[in-house]
Amino acid sequence: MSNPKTIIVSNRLPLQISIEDDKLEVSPSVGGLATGMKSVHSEGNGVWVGWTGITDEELNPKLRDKVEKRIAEEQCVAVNLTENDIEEYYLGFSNKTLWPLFHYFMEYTVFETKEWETYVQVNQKFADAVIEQINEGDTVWVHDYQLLLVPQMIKAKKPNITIGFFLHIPFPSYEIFRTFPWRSEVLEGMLGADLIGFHTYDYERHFLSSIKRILRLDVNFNEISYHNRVIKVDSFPMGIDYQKFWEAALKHNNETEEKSDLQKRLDEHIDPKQNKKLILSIDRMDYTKGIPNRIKAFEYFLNTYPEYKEKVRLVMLAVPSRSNVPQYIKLKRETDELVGRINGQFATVSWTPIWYFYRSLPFDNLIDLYTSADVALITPVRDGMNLVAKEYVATRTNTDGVLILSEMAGAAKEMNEALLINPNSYDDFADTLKRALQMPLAEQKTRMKFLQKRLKRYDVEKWAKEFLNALNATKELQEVIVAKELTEADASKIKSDYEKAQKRLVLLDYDGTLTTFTDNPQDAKPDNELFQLLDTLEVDSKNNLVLISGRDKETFKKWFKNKPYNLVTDHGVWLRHNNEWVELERLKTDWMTRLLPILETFVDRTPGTFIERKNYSLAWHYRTADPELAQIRTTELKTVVTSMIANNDLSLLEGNKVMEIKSSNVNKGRATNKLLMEADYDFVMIFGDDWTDEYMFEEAPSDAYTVKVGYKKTKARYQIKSPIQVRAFLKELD
Ligand code: GDG
Repeated sequence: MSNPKTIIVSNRLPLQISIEDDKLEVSPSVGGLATGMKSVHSEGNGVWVGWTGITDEELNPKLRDKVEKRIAEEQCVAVNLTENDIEEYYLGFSNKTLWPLFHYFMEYTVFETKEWETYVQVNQKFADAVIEQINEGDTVWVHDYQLLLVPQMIKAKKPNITIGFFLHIPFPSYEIFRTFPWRSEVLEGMLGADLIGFHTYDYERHFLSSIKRILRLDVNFNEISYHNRVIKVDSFPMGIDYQKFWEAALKHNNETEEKSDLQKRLDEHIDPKQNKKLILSIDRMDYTKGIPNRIKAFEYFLNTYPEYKEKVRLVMLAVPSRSNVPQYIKLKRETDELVGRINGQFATVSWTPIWYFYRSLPFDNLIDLYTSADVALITPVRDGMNLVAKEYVATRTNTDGVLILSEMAGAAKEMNEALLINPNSYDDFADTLKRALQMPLAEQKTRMKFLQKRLKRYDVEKWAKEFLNALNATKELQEVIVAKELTEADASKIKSDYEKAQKRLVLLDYDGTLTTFTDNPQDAKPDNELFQLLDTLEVDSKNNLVLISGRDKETFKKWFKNKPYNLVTDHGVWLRHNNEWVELERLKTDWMTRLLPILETFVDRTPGTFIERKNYSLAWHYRTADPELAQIRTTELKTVVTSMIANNDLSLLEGNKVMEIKSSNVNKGRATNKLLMEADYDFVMIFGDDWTDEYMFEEAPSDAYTVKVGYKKTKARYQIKSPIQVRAFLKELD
C-alpha cells in the first residue's frame, strides 16, 4: 500500500494557466484556499483535483496532453469540462441557483431542470476523477457549493474512504432551503462526507435543521445517523495567511521602499493634520457584497454629516466577477450610475468623494490600499465569511485603523471588536462611520490588538489542520459503529451453530425489525414474504419461534389469526403459546384514564402526533411532527408525567419517534427471562431495533446471538442495517 495521501477537490485548480500560440504558462494562484491548503497539498503525494479554467473546445488533444503533464508536476489532476458544462453547471446551476439561494437572494434564483442535470453530470465527472486517484487509506476533502453531490458519489464507490466537505458560503435557513426543488438530493449528496464543515455555528444549525425536517434523520447534538454511518457537522471559521499580509505590510511601511504610483495617488488625500481620511472597501463585484447599498449609505452620511465633505474619500475596489451572468451585468451598471451620480453631486475642484476601481489589482497594490485606509468599510448583505475584513486587520502593523463590518458576514461572529453594523440601516451606517472617523487612537489600538491576536493564532493553515484533525477523528467514530456490523463470516458462524443446535429459541421483535416503519402503525401488517419466512422457521420442530412486541394483543390476534407462531404482546403482558393466551403479568390500568386527557393536550398542541391506546399502555407517536417541536414536547411530557409515574409504578419508554407510558412491572426483558427458563436451549437468537428491545439483550445469556437492527448504541453483540437484511439473513437459515 502506498503512503496515504490527501486529495483536495475544488471547482478550480490552484493554478493560473495560459496558452498563447501553443505556448503553455502555468503559475500558482494566490487565493486564500490555495494558501491554506499549501502544506496539505505538498505533503507526501497529495493531489488536487479540479478544473483548469480551459474548456475542452479550447484544447486540441496534443495540447491537452501537454497541460495534463505540466500540471501533474504541480500535483494537480484536471477534470475536463466542455463549454456547455461551464455554461450550465458553473454559470448556470452554481451561480444562478445555488449562489443566490444560499445568500438569501430568492428573487435572483432560477430553477432549471436542464442545468440541474448538467450539475449532476459534472459532479460525477469530478467524483470519477477523484476515484481514479484513490488508494486505500486516502482522505478526500471536497470544497464548496459547486460540488455538493461529490461526497456521496465518491462514498457510493469507495465506502471506506474518509471524506470531508467544507462549504465556503452560508447555508441558508430551512425556510429558504425548503423552496429548493432538489433539496433532498443535495442534502444526501453532502451526507456522503464523514465530516461537514461550515464557517459559523449558524450555518451549521441551519443545515442540521434541514437534515431533520427534510430527510427526517436523527440528529444528536452535531452528529447525524445516516444508514450505517455517523456524520459529524462542525464549524471551522476560515482564517487567512496572516504572516504573509503582516510581512508585506511591514515591508511596505519601510521608509526605504519605493512607493508605487497608486500609493503616491493615495497619499495625496491622506493628511492627518487636516483630518483627511481614507475609507476602503474591497469586494468581488457581487450583489451579495452590498455595493450599491454602501454607496447610497455613503451619500446619506455626507448629507447627514456635511462637515465630512472634502475630508473623507471612499476608495472602492470592485473586482470583476461572473460578468456574463445577467444579474452581475445589472449590478455593474447600477454601481457605475450610483458612483457617477454621487461624484457628480458632491465633487469639488479638489475632491472626488468616491474613487472607484473596477478591476483586479496586483497583490502589492492591495497592500497599498489596506495600509493606507483609516477605515475599512466591509458591508456585505450576506457573506459566508469575508476574508478582506481579516486581511485589513493583518496589515495594520501600527495597530491603528478601524474595521466596520456587516453583521451579515460570517466573520462578524469572531470579530467582535470591529464596529458591527446592519448594512440595511443607513442611520447605523452613517453613525458608525462617524464614530470610526472620530475614534481615539488608544481605542483603535485596543480593538485592533484583540482582533490581530485571534487572527494570528487561527490562521488559514491552522484552519486546514483543525479540519483535517477532526476528519481524522471521524475514522474512529466510524470504527466504533461498524465494529459490530454482522459480517458474512459472523452470519455463517451463526448459521453453523444454528444447524448444530437441538433446541433453539428465536425471539423476534416485530416493528422496525421484521417490517419497516411507516407513518401509520396500521400499515405495518405482515406481508406474504414475511409469512413464508416465519412459516419456515416455525415448522422446524427444533425451534421455539416467538414474535415479541409492544403491540397490543388484539392487533397480533388479528394479524396472526391463522398462524401458529408463539406471540408475546403488550411488552410482555400476554403470551400466546400453542394458540392459548395466558397472562404473564397482572396489571392495573386505572392510571390510564387520568393520563389520557393530559396526553390529548399534547396532541392538540403538536400537529402530526397521535395517541395509540393499548390495553396496558398509552403511546404518543410523533413520527410526522416537526422534529424540533417534537423534541421540545418530549421534554415537556417527561416533566409532566414524572410525578404520576412515580406514584403509579409506571415507566416512560422512549421508542423510535414514540413515547410510551406503561407499567414498570412489565418489559420484554422479563418476558424473555420467563421464556428462557421454560426450557434448556442450546441456541438463543434475538433480533430487535429499539430501546424496548434492549431489555431482551440484557437478559440474554452471554453466548446468545443478539442483533440490533439499525446503527444506534446497543447492548447487542451485532448490528445489521435494516429489516431487509434481517429477512435475508433469516431466509438463509433454512
Ligand atoms: C468566498 C465567500 C468566504 C480581492 N480583490 C483582489 C484580491 N482580492 C482577494 C482578497 C480576498 C479574496 O479576494 C476575497 O475573499 P472573500 O472572502 O472576501 O470573498 P469571496 O471571493 O466571495 O469568497 C466568502 C471565502 O469564499 C472563503 O471561504 O470568506 O464569504 O463568498 O483574499 O484579498 N486579490 C488580488 N487583487 C485584487 O484586486 N490580488
